Amino acid sequence: MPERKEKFYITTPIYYTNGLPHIGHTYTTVVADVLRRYKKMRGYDVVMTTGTDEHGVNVERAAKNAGIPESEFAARMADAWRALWDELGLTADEFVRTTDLRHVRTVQWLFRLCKENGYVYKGHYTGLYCVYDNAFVNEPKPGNLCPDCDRPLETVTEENYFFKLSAFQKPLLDFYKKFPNFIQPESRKNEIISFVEGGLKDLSITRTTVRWGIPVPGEEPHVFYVWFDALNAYLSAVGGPDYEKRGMWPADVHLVGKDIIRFHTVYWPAFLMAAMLPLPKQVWAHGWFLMDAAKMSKSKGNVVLPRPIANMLGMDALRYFLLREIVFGQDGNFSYDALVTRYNSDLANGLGNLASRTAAMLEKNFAGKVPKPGARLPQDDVLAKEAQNAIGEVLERYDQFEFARALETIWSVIAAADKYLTTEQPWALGNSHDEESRKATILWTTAELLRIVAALAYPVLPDSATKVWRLLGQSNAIGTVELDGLHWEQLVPDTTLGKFQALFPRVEKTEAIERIEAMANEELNPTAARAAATSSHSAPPAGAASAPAASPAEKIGIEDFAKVEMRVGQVKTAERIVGADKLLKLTVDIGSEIRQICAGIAQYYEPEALIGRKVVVVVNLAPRKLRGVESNGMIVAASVGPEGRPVLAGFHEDVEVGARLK
Ligand code: ME8
Repeated sequence: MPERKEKFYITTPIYYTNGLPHIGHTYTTVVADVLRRYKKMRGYDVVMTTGTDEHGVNVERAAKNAGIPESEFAARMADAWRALWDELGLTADEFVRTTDLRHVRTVQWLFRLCKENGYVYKGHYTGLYCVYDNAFVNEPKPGNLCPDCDRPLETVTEENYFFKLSAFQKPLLDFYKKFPNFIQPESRKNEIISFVEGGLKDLSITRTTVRWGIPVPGEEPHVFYVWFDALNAYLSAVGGPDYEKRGMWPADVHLVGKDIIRFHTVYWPAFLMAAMLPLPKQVWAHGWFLMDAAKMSKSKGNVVLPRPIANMLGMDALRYFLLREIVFGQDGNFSYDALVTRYNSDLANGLGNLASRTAAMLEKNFAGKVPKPGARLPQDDVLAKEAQNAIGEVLERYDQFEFARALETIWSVIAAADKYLTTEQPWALGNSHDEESRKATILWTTAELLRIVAALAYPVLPDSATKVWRLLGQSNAIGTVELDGLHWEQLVPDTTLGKFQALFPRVEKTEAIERIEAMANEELNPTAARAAATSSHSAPPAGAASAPAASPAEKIGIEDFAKVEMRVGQVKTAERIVGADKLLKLTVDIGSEIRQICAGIAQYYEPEALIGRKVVVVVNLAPRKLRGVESNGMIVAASVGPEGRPVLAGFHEDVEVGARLK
């Protein structure tokens, strides 16, 4: 019987469905996908799980706002999340929705085990409660106001089931000591240990004030507290009560952001200990991607979306940037500028250029076949050694979750190959037997190096590594290459090369950023952008670079139009933005306030000529940043001619500032 492969089970958090994925969620899921591909290449039987966290007050409220039942709202959102992950090539082996029956059964089963083992009791919970939002509030605003709706909170007592978390202080501390790698990185571990040493209070794990949740069997109207519910997704994904059959539990690594480390390293192991189930082997808490030093959120208007970046630069570029830019475990700033800079320098000029140069020379000199190398010179052996040594080093880095350093090592090999070509100058060699032989050695060496680079980079750059692999005429799937068997001297002479496909075409930075931002604005405000465009006879709004007009098939109802609030504004100041030649920064009086708005009209309007001019402003757009400058609204303009020259919408009669357009 063939020996069973060793298993490796990876999870991402299951994400809340009251919004859509941004770059932060994408980060964790990309890391999980990289590990999944990497571990497969190391011979493991891998399962990766992601999913959606669908219960609780926030979804209840969002569904109410959308005017649809919670189940329908949750289903739509789960579909949207799943579809986006598929589109980005981040398909997990298991996608758990907390409304799945398999999950509901697992949560109820875990509760029963904890209760049977004596760790659950009925009690009362007293806290500040928002009657309007139906939710307990842990961190009220000054004056005991609700942080969500600003209304006064009331002190409410409700009957709850409690979990005896206090009984697990010592078992948890012992566990952390026995398994020193359980919490990663180290700095987080110390934080958790001191939290647990500070004492643990019992935890209320059911609610009677929330409706949209998993019912506690026989105890309605009790539903489970969202975290007792959500954490179980990791188990329900791989069999729930029948986890032994699938053989994947316990998880080898839970990947999470630092915001939810306590739930994963204190509550979750305590629940599992109480139920006498195996504990996960590791929780890895990475840092945050910040925008201007603040955590991203839709209300702040500073979210970065993955799709526009993937559309503009390719998903590989986004994956590379996320892993290369910040050290895994630490916080880092996200900026489009840094993204495009890295794209051009590391990807277009680095890997892309090496692959295209090599492909062109192989095609020209060896009729599209891998040449047979001749005698080696010391410099060939130096490069071979460097590539061979990189293999071990890169695997070590991946094993340690040091993704940035793994990529650094791979890129140092690429740089060495560039230097080698520049010194050896195969293009300058003639047609004598010796020179042909030298050329063959140089190009075989470069091609072999590219093969190794492709295999090592594949977990991070699956699309481009596959292109390089095919170029080198390799017929097996690159994702099935066994990294443990990868070594120098495996490229077989005479192999027919595949067709070269461009990897990373260079982009012009300003234009690339503007296009990404325009796509992001369209995605964040689809109705507003489209309705605004329709309102001025298909004019793209001047704050967004372009917005397709609604096609006849997609007519919008009056209720959609009514969502767009347009008012008459008057320009108070106007100035150019350094580094953004299409944008002007305006301040506009809209009657009730003065707004700062960026408009893509700089190539057609002189700032001074705009002062005092009356314009049409979409005032209820979520704020957003354009080239780092906050824009709080959008100026409406017609788009004229093939180049889309903006012409500001205006009035022939005098209109009052602040008047609403209907
Ligand atoms: O907390 N930078 O879901 P969530 C890096 N449903 N990572 C980020 C990030 C950022 N700016 N923003 C989000 C929940 N993340 C619960 C989880 S699990 C049983 C239940 C990532 O939608 C990061 O992984 O708020 C973070 O922990 C997670 O998204 C939070 O996702």
